[in-house]
Amino acid sequence: MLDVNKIREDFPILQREVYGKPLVYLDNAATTQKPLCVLDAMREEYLNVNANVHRGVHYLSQQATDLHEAAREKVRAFINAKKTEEIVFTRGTTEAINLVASSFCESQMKAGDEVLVTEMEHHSNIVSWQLQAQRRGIVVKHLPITDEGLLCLDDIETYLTEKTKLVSVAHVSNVLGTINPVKDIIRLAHERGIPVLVDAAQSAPHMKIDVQDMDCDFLAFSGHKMYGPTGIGVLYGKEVWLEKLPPYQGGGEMIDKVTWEKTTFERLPFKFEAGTPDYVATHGLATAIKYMESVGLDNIEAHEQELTRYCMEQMRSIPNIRFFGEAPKKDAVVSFLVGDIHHLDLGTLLDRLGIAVRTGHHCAQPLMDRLGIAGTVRASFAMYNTKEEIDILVAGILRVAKMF
Ligand code: C6P
Repeated sequence: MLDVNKIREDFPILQREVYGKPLVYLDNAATTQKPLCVLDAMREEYLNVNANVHRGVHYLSQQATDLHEAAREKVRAFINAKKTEEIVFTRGTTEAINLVASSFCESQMKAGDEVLVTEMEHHSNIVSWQLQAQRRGIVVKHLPITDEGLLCLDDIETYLTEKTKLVSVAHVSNVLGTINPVKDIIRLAHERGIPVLVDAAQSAPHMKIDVQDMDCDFLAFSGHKMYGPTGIGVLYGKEVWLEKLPPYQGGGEMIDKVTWEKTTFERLPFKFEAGTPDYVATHGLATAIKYMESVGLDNIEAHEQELTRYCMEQMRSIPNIRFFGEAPKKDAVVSFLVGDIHHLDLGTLLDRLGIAVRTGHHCAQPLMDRLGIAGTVRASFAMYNTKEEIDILVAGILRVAKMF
């Protein structure tokens, strides 16, 4: 199993105090803290290697390029993609989904064709498609959820019609924590020849992802939610699909030959990587992946599952608590409200006790509408969290509740 005390030593920020109280950081679904090894790797690269990648013949450029491409290989192995050509670096999940929305809709869809998302999606997996709906007349449909926070999978067949050209679904909901049965969804979609994009923003930090086993056509995740730096993320795409899609942005790095008459594009994955990439962040992300692997993905998953179970169990003793998301398969996220205390008040008062939780709609307003609420308080866990921190959270909630 995993040695949390030892892990916590790798994250100095966890030792700090806020308002004179020890920090209890439970906002990991928004972003995780970074271990020293990631910060050191990035500092070392800026200090001793820094040069633009791919274009230079000089030593530093080649060394930076080697680190950048080694990071791509690390990501490939991490999600078990077949080829490094299938790994496109983006700024994050949001950019990865926007890339697919833009290039897929441009080349594979016409007005009236449908994209199927779900009622529990993050705005990135809604608005990216709505922009295409406005621009190209495609239609965005959504699969409903049950009151427990599960997808209404029994209905999915009625949503998968000959007009459906793509399914785009969160692996894990950032509000409900529900782990969606993406393999089943992919199988059902593939039986009808429909490709599937998986938003893995909330799963890649917590569980082993195997894109070949899952058989998804696209998969997106963000480095900053898995102990890596901000501003870097990944789009995985099956080679056959990436070959079919046109570039997302134009600029340097992504071209083969440019003339006034005609421009041809670089091979994969560079066709989708216009401009100077954040090559220091890719190295940071690779270092974060190595760190996660050194702890063990299975250990991380087991620890966080236990924290989630413990948190729900302890919170059940809080009078008038309401949970949002009680799926049997749930991960690292607990959303709740207490009586009629406004989520913002609860979050703000917890903050004064040193407890960092998220409040609000969590960029999932259609889900909030479905639940009939304006927002929730959300505690979310990472490998460095402890049961003691959950006890502090529960005591904090009880204290705030007494004040109301
Ligand atoms: N959710 C949260 O606190 P970016 O911002 O591109 O790194 O990730 C976007 C995103 C996409 N899908 C899901 C399921 C997500 O949870 C997120 C980010 C954060 O829940 C910020 S709102």
